[in-house]
Amino acid sequence: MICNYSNKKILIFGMGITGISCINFFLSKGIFPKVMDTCKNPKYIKKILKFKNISYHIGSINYSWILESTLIIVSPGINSTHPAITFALKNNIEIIGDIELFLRETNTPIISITGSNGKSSVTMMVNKIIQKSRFRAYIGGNIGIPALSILNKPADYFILELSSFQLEYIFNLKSYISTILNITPDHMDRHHLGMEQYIKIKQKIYKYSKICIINIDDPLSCNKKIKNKKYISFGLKKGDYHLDYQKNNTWICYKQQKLLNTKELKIFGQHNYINVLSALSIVHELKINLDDSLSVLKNFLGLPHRFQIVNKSNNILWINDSKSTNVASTVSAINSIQKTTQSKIRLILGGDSKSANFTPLKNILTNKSIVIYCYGKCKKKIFNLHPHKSICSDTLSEIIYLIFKQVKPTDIVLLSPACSSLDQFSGFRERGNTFTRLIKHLIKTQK
Ligand code: UMA
Ligand code: ADP
Repeated sequence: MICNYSNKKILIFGMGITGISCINFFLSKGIFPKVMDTCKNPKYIKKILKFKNISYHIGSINYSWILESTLIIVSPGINSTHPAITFALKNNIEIIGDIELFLRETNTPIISITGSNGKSSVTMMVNKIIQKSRFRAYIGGNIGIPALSILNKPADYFILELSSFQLEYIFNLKSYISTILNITPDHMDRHHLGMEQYIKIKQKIYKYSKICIINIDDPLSCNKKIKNKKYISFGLKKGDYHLDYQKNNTWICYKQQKLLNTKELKIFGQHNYINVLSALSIVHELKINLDDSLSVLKNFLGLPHRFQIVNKSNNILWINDSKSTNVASTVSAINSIQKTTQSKIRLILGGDSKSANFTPLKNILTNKSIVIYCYGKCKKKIFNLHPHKSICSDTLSEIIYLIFKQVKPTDIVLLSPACSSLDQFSGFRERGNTFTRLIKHLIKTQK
């Protein structure tokens, strides 16, 4: 469904990388949109100023522009309860996201991936597998590459990582293959109607999908409606793709067949093995040589900031899991460590909790071998979970200096904050890089 926008009055709301990709898209069609950002000094304003014939408005809502427009493209970071959105809806103005724009322009088969955790890791695994085959694939979406920027690539498949923010403004997603990897609470500060709303938004991904990839252990990924569709399942012990635990070995299996010993992988931790299962389920129908897929997975090093070992000196393991921005990802990091070792874990938590409920974290932190270090906006909320075994400070750097004085050989230091980084950093990358840089510096100066 290629749309003609020449008769539309377009307003792009948000001047981030999504907004810029939308401007480029419309300019390529000879259409000059208006662009609005309610921040006084948007990060990419210099880039926006370089566009010719674009009218822009910053620092407040331009209500008359909204009224004039017939189509608003909203960036994922903008809350659906934002007064500008409420005003536009009241005036019956169509609002869509950049992914909807993208979908209206392409007939290339789409592989869409959502979930509360593991999206980027699985998107990357699938991308690497397809790229090693005779097919051409491009990734886009929440992974940090705006979908519209890959629209004209010569692809056999587009692989889209989709967040709940993006799915909220998607209406015509007819994926060839789609998956919800898992659903656990996240972004509760954005989804004001709570978990039900978050689940409903995520489940949109399956609605018109030809093949659904389901997590059999997660009833929110695998529901009755899906069972009437073509589906492939993965799960810990059950599912088409599953794990088989034997004495000291864990196998990646397809039905009765052992495919790969997890010892052959370069990534570790149960959640990563599950990601391998989901990647294999996703590519199952693409008729790619299985040995090639397994070889890609064996060599996959994982993504930076996701449960990444960044130093091992003095028999101390330092793990950067800065991308852990919710409770479930921190719980899976701790579980992955506890399954393989009795080491003491020095766990760094902190940042902005996004209104999360920390009860599942409280339970897992009762383990005696965990010391909790908390910092940032929600430090008190975290400290109060287990005051007797928690240490509080203002910043991540202060915490690292403190840990450095206390850490002993065989300990594991885990930065898996369970919170967004935005209270003190520009994002999870800056937080993870700060951690890595500082520990490397301290280790070097200690020698
Ligand atoms: N803005 C306003 N008013 C508001 C809020 C924001 O004008 O009330 C403006 C900001 O001033 C800024 C612009 O909107 O100039 C930012 O838009 P944006 O937050 O949507 O950021 P983009 O740079 O366009 O990045 C977005 C995604 N950001 C979010 O979902 C918050 C990126 O995901 C995504 O990679 C990118 O599009 C490309 O598709 C980031 C993310 O944090 C990585 N995602 C969340 C997550 O993974 O947990 C969902
Ligand atoms: P997303 O793109 O959904 O945020 P990432 O692959 O970037 O997912 O990983 C985000 C966080 O979740 C990291 O801390 C990572 O270690 C953890 N994680 C990855 N896969 C899973 C999974 N299947 N279940 C739980 N946590 C996971």
